[in-house]
Amino acid sequence: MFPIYVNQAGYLPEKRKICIATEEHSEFTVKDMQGKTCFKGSFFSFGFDELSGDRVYHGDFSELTMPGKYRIHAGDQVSATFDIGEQVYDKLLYDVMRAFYFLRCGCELEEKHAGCYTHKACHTSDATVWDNRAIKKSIVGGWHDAGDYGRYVGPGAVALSHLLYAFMLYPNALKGLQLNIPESGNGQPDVLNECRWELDWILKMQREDGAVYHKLTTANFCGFIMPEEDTAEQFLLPVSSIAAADFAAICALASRVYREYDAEYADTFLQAAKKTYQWLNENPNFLGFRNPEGCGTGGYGERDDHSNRFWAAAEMYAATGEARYLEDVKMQLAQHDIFLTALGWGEVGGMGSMALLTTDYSVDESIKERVKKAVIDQAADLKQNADNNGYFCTMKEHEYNWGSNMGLMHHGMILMMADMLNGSSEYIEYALAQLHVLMGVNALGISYVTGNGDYACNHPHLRPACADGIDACMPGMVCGGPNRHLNDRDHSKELLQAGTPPMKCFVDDWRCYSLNEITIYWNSPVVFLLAAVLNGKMPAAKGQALG
Ligand code: G3I
Ligand code: 9MR
Ligand code: ZN
Repeated sequence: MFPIYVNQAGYLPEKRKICIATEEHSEFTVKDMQGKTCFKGSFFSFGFDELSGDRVYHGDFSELTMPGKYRIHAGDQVSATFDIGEQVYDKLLYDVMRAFYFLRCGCELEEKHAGCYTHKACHTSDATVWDNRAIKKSIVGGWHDAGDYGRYVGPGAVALSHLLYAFMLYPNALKGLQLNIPESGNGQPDVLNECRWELDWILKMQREDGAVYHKLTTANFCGFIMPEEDTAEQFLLPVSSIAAADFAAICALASRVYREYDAEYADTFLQAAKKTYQWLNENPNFLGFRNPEGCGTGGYGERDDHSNRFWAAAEMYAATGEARYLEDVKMQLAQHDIFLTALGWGEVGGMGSMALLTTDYSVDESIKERVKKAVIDQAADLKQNADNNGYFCTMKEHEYNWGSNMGLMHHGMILMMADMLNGSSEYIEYALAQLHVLMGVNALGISYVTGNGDYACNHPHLRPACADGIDACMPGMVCGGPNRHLNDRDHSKELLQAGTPPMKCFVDDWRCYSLNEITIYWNSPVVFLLAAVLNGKMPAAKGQALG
């Protein structure tokens, strides 16, 4: 561990750069790899920071803009290395997007794309319908959800939505991104190529009547084996209105995004969305999900489906312009208190907001204003939180839950949406500050993204990463992050003391799934945030503005 904390990926030249020490030093120097001093500065005391339990000192070296590789030195302490330059986040973006390829299910990962992280085709057997064991279906493909090999519709739709909205809103950053995946070079953007892998799978999760199965998993989690060794029976668990609504939403969004690339593909998704939306209309009551007796994989249950139905209606309107969908949007907004900036996996109102802000069809000014206000108000709150935190982190104590890095990245997304809506340049610095937290400016000085940084997570709760016998984890996996509820059933209570400050409730130990697992919907907001931050720096491509 390096006692002076920096973003281990680095800093954009013109942006704010603040390193953090937790001991008092009179001054610091920034030295290049030859040991030459390139900048000298003094620390400013922030004082005691409650969420980390640290006395915090800020060293501002924003004035250093010269591209290069550096370390901070203070007394006998040094930081990890970091870069300054316009390209500092290129590898990170590549890695966090390519992580989806590493999570592909139903195919072999070949050396030419996966390097040493190869595996044979996995989970190719037929799936059995849980409630009617006589029915078998072939539903191969998709991304493994997380450290386990399950495939869940809601979380898949949410991860896809972050990626597709990032692609729509930030084309300069993502249209040209090449990922070295099997489809690369087919004339289509690789981000869309990768998303197709999950979209094609999700389509198969639709039942003949338009309902949608909640998930496709084994009855229980398998051991820490390679995916192709997980040959236990695959089950299609019962349908839910949550899965149906998220399905309709993502299919409608896909029809919008893919239209200019492949009209037939777009039509297929629009038809699928309409069919399931019809099912939702005919089944207006909440049909939640709980694991039936005998099934122990992820639940992803919710208390209601209001935000999901809101999102579905908003996407259907954005894709078709048909008035009845806008009526449904209005009905949801009138009847329920929809959290308009929630970005998943459970509450998904924020994606409905994005649909209403990006559609070409007209939306009542009053609705648009309400959505914009929700985003801008939350951004203002987040800024205030960051100003009061020693690490410039927007997270409040109650947000240090399982997968807290998801919340952190959602905050970055909201700040970038606000940046787009009011044109103020202030929020990008706050959004970047959240990226800095993820990448090392945090109370443990750790980068939460595997393979990115001198001191980065390397032992996530991720089955292939543990079972492949390779020391270095495949790069680009975003770990869940600090969680103040130490989970009894993993090892966090053994490894961390009760009373550990929230920001320090983390260990890079594969046994601690409530701290150190990875998921597709923890990676996807990082792609969105990076694309948002980098978009302005890339040559212009045709895109869609927010608002
Ligand atoms: O939202 C409440 C908050 O209101 C409350 O104050 C707080 C205190 O308990 O809890 C918050 O709920 C948390 C919830 O996530 C919402 O984020 C729960 O504590 C927490 O236990 C729950 O964790 C979820 C976990 O499954 C257990 O259900 C994670 O979000 C979710 O990402 C995770 O998902 C698993 C899948 O089931 C299986 N696959 C791996 C995946 C990642 O670990
Ligand atoms: O690997 C599983 C992980 O994906 C889940 O998030 C977690 C909580 O549901 O459960 C993990 O599996 C563990 C199971 O719950 C209990 N037995 C040990 C399993 C592996 O550590
Ligand atoms: Zn698989």
